[in-house]
Amino acid sequence: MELPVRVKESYEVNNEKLGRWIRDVAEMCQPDAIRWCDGSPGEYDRLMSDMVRRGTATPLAKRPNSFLFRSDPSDVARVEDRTFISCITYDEVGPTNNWINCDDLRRTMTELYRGCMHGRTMYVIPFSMGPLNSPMAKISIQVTDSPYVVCSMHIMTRVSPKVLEALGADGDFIKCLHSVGAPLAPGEEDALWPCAPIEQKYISHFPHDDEIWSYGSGYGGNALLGKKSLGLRIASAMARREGWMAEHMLILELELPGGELHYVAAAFPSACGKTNLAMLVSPLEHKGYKVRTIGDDIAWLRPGPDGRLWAVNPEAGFFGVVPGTGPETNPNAMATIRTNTIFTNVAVTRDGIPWWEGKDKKPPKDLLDWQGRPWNGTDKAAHPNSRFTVQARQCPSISPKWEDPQGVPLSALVFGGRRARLAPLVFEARDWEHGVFVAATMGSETTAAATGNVGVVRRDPMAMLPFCGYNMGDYFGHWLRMGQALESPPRIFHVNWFRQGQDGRFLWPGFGQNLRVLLWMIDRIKGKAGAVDTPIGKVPRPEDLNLEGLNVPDSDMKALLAVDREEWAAEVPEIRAFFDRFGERLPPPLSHSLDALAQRLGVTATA
Ligand code: O2Y
Ligand code: MN
Repeated sequence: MELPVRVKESYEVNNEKLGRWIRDVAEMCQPDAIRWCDGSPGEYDRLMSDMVRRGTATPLAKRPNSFLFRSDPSDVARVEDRTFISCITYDEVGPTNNWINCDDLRRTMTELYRGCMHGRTMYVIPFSMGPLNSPMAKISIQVTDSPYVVCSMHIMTRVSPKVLEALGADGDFIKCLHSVGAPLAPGEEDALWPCAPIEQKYISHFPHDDEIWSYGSGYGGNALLGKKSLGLRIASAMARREGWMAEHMLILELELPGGELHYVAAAFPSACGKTNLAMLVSPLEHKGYKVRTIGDDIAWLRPGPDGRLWAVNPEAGFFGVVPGTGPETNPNAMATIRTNTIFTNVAVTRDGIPWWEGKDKKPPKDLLDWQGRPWNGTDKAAHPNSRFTVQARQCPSISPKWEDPQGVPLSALVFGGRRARLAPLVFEARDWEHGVFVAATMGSETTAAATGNVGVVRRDPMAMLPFCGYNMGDYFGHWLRMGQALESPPRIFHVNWFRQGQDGRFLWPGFGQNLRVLLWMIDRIKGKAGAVDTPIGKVPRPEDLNLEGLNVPDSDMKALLAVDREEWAAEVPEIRAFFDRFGERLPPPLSHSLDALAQRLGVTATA
């Protein structure tokens, strides 16, 4: 078939597989034009100017090169119900993923894709996850009909013609196909945020083919396919095959007085403060304790030749939750987003200054809410899942090591959830196997990062529940095997910054004070800090933590570190019921860990 436009526009595509794929996609989606992206600032500026001219983007005042986008109210978050891991059998994807047989899903989606780019340009984005010179880098091509997605991918990934050079004639790549699913009839005026109705949205992953098909949404993780879809779902399946791990973790660098460096990776469920912790400002900087950022959302981990676990941040930017980001909670993020930032779904003053809950104490007068309506003063002015998109290199706390192609060696892995009760501020797992059990049984109260109820406790193993690209029973097995491959594995801890008193007050001041908990971990690793053995693991006494200059009442500290046997005993049948969902795929060591916990608590381990 004769294509309406030449496939080779500005590149010599000598990779036959890529040329064929682009031709096939163009034939199916029938765009009016095809444009190969080069990731240059000029390309970004041209696309952005065009979106400003069409009214999709609004330049913001007092923030150079920053723009506001308002999404369709139906397209504001990841859609977990419409996210699929598609293999041949259900067993391959397991009970925590949505499964549709891959042939059936491809048939359904092909019908949707047919002609879906009428009236639009199809952009071809060559990008790398991870620095291109890293052995961990993964090369990918995203096709999209959304210029908002192109600009966001410029920020979040490494878009460059060098990616095509690295691909060469025979290289393989991960295929990411995206359409907003809103073809235009001749002369039809475009929507400001084109997207398809919810029942036509599909965020589909084909781990056997290293392929992603996303249709119908233009928002965040549904559309910026390098992030959750590639960086976690497809990467986790690749990692299992190739002997590494793709995890939902921030990575931070901790410098001790004298210059000793430690690296910590931490997994918290969506919107539980990973960005804030990654950009933490040390309250003990004057004493020589410094914190720097490596990444805020995704870590790719592999065993190094030295027997340690090494971590790379595969992303190039931050797609952070805006509400709650303020000068107290995250001054580094505030500085990062002063320029060159895309804001999506925040409120704005009539003179173009962006605003959100938590930015400052008092909302300005004459505010337009995230949908552009005069703010009524009652509802949220900014959408709870409104986001900033900004390059990591702009962050004042970014570490010089953040793009090290080898990554950084990890001293500790931290897991945590949002629990008003139950979990103490911090505890240490007994060993790797127990740490995997602690991580696999993490529970957290849900947030606005995905559509659905907010504030309900759900099990979110390793904070990967929405992001694991295969059966989670097998994923637990992979974690256990990885521990065996490490001579010096990182120590494993669990934290809960969100514990509340009987009066509903948060007991821990949070923010920068979380450093004190990290320092206890490092001291534990160095054999310098005490702890008491409890049924759930090793918990510090208040005197084991460096609380110097911190004003937390003794009674609050006691409550923060308490392990209530009855509350934990009530967890046991819930964990058993959760484990039972995996049937024979549950690795026996996890079941044994649950039995051992029950025994330590003096209860039986049945559901
Ligand atoms: O992708 C979205 O629409 C929001 S969810 C998100 C965004 C950045 C980092 N993490 C998440 C998440 O859900 O974990
Ligand atoms: Mn995340």
